[in-house]
Amino acid sequence: TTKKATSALISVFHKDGLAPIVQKFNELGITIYSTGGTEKFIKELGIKVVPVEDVTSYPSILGGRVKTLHPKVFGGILNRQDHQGDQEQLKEFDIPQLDIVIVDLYPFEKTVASGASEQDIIEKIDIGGISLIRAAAKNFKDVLCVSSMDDYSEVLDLITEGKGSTTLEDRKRFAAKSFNVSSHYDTAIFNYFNKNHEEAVLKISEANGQVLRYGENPHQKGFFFGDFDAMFHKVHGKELSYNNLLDVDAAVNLMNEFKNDAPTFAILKHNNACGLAMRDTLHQAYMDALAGDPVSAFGGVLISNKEIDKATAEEIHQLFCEVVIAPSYAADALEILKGKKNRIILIQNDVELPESMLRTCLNGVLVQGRDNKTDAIEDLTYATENKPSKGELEDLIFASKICKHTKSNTIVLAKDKQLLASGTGQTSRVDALNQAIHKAQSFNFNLEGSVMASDAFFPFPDCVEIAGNSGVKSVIQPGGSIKDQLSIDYCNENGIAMVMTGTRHFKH
Ligand code: 93A
Repeated sequence: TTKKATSALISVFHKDGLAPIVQKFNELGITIYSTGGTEKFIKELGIKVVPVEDVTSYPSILGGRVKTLHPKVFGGILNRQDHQGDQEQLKEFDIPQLDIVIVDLYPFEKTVASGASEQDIIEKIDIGGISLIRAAAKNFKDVLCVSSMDDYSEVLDLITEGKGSTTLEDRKRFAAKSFNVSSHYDTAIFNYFNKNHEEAVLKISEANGQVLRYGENPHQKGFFFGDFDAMFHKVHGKELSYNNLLDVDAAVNLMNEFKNDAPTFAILKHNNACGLAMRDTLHQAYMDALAGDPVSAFGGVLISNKEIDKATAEEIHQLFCEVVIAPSYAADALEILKGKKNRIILIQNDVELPESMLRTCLNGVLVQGRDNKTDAIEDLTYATENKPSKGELEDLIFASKICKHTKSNTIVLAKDKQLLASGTGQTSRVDALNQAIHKAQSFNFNLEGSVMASDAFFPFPDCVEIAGNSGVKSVIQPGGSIKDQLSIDYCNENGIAMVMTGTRHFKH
């Protein structure tokens, strides 16, 4: 799979950085073929170069629009070296073997950005260069494709090190870079032509994405790009909507935190948990999740970390809910759940979610790595003299895991592995806490001895004061505020335990 190159075709717009490469090729006895400007550049270095016109027997025509577009050039790149018929045809038509292709495309984007005229921009749509790249990258088994001036120095190192030889692994890596270059290039051209024509974008979406009935609201279009069937087996129910998919995403991410725990059940609304409990039986977990907020549970998305049994299914059947997700269902449980025509029932496959997450931002996208940090007792530091009991520690971690998957700013109140209430998506942490307290009390929960989790640090001691006055006995938070000590002091004076995770879990 290691191949020694004997020839190279070089056709580059940017010549800077090319000299050491051609010098190295010359030293290694590699025959260099080249197009007009590049050929002139190489000749001026005093290095032997064969004009591509000598291969094609055509001059560059149409003002340079057709230079390399010729079967002798593309035959030299696309032939398979282990294919007898291909090799016989090379001989028959006198086609030279090309082992390396170096292209640096006409700078289309730069020309657009410079405010050039339409005619100038059109002339900078590279046709021959992009074809050379596609051909050489396709035939990576035999050909090394270098598709940008950005790679000149890396290629020089590679060729120097291998004395003209490259490995299949390297060639495949460069092929991947090349298709990145070509797809980016074509996208830039598309964007130029598509200025102010949103329809075209939607047409593309329709072609590639799954068309949803509508977007977040009925007057918005909606599409899903992804492989839903790889993640779930849909057993029953209507088609998933845009909002269903968002809730399913939130549910799956949340339940991931409790994957290896005792039976856990969660109910979500608008991407936030409104009920969640961990119990010895799934039935009890469901009952206590529902008790967390039976009002919000109406129309919710339900998820379990264990197989759903008959007893649990009977309870779920009493509730109007949009989606039920579980790793599996007992046969009798499934029959009960199927009793409502529209209820979506999903079996979740054990597959990992992608490492990168993206969303639109202004006229582009934001990309970030997934928040893979799961809080654990071993990682905690103890901020107060008062230390939480073992049960409280478990509750603190339980609450912090819910916090991580709730819209910021968020405060979660929990007790005995049950979500009592949370404040979600508030503009201040105090608002989030007050919302949580109010909500817990409205469902008659006694907050005495409960725990509080916060997705980010407390900038002031006001939250621990309010929480302490409501009966909260221990607190978990990332820490890191310059005023941490004020919160710690208050806890010490009032018999509250505080632990710090060191990890912020914003979710916006
Ligand atoms: O106008 S083209 O699309 N027609 C071609 O056949 C062709 N072949 C290579 N442009 C073509 N190229 C491009 O010319 C290369 O991508 C490179 O950017 C440039 C190098 O031209 P020169 O060697 O004459 O400076």
